[in-house]
Amino acid sequence: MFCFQCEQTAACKGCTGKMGVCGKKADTAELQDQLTGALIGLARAVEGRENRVTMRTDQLILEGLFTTLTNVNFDDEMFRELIARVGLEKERLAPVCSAGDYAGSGCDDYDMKKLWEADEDIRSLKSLILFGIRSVAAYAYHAAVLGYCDAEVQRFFYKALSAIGRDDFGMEELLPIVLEVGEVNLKCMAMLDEANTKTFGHPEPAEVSLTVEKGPFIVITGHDLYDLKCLLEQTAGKGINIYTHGEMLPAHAYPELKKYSHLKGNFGTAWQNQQKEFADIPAPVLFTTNCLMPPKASYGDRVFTTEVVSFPGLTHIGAEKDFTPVIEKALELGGFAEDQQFTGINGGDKVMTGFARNTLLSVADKVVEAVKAGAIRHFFLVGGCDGARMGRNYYTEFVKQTPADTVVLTLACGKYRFNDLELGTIGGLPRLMDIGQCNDAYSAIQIAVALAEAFGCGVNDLPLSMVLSWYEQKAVCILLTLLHLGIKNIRLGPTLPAFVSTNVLNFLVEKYGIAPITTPEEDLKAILGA
Ligand code: SF4
Ligand code: SF3
Repeated sequence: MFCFQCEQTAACKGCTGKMGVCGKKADTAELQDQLTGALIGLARAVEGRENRVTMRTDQLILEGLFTTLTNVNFDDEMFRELIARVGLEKERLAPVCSAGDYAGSGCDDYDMKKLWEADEDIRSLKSLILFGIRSVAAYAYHAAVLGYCDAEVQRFFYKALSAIGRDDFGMEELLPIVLEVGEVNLKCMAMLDEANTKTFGHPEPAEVSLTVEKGPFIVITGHDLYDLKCLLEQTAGKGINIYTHGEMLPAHAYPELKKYSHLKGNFGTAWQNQQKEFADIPAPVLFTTNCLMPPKASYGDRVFTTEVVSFPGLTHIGAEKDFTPVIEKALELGGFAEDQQFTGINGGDKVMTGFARNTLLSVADKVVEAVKAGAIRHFFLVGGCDGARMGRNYYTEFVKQTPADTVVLTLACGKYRFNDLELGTIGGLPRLMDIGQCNDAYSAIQIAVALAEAFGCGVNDLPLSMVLSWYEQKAVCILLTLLHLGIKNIRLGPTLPAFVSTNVLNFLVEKYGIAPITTPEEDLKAILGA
């Protein structure tokens, strides 16, 4: 196997051998490659036959790409089934040969070994495209669940997949497509923002308790708000409380979700702590998306999956969204006998969320005033994924050390490093504001653009610095979006991606001033100049 798509890849180079660091087995990695090769074959078959593309073709592309994201699916059977479905769809589009032999037809499947063994710059650019579109597909998938689609976003998947399969493409052809991933992701995040806010209302600031009350409960994790809504509806009046986990935390801010009184609070911290945190809770856990770690035997019978998430041996809830098995498990386990007070990693007993674009833009005048009066000196966007690496303490320390006249905006699961800290307020606004999930980077961009307009400058001229953390591929497409918007001097950590070659890195450094994080002290000094 070869896989280097996430930050915890072996020796910062690539997972090889029998199993990846995430627990993905070699067989699964091979099947994921085969599936990606089949999707490239499908994209090739679409060329010139666009009129034959249906919703089923589009949905297969989304599913196929999303499934291969880190910590989503470890189930070989599901991959085999998906590969077969992609094959059938290709045959429907391009029935060149009844035996299914596409050799020489121009729409054969792609052998991913060619990509992994390619010249390192080509491999780097194609990896940026592939890992980027895997995440764009995840966001498009969530939007599609709520009935939102965008033909332009969808068309790009075929273009990008075809490009990955082109052995004659060099830097010149691939680089613009890398940046186009960022452009398309912006459209896609905007679509998901619209889907979420039109369906569930605009997020409002919410204080979220970290106490788990006595009695039966269910923990729900991942990014899919629709799954949470279905679970809330099906548990209403049953004496079962619901707690969010990981990237589901911002759900507490949506009016159409927080109206359910049994949506009580948040349990646990970021994904990498799940094997410890889930080990002895008397409750089931439902995974709606990444990040699923291989469950330990001690709690494997309490973990449920839905949508594209799957792990052999776990109960999977199908498209009909009947959560009865999860509900029955919650009632059987009964929950805690007494209320249990949990804390964040810094000992805080509550967290805040819900500072998305609508909330922040409604107080834009106040913010602009505070900046002009010198009450707010600087904004930091400290966002991205969390992970297990020791160096991630940087983000906790960085936030702790930000001066009292600065504001910290955050999003995605990296915030669990510091979201329980009490940083106080400036002019009635909290100094630490959680915008939402990783896809709410769209909201952060809207806030930055509005501030730039208010000050009559460009986003790069704002007193705003981005200090990002990455783990899986969603951070890749968000980073590409920020680059597409021309945002400069982003600090990235805890390590730089293994799939960025020296030449590609040099390009990013020269053109966009991307820099690795150093120490909180040095970075703060460099940013604030004091
Ligand atoms: Fe390794 Fe990450 Fe790939 Fe898992 S997803 S095999 S940890 S690079
Ligand atoms: Fe986190 Fe897995 Fe990336 Fe949506 S849930 S940000 S790591």
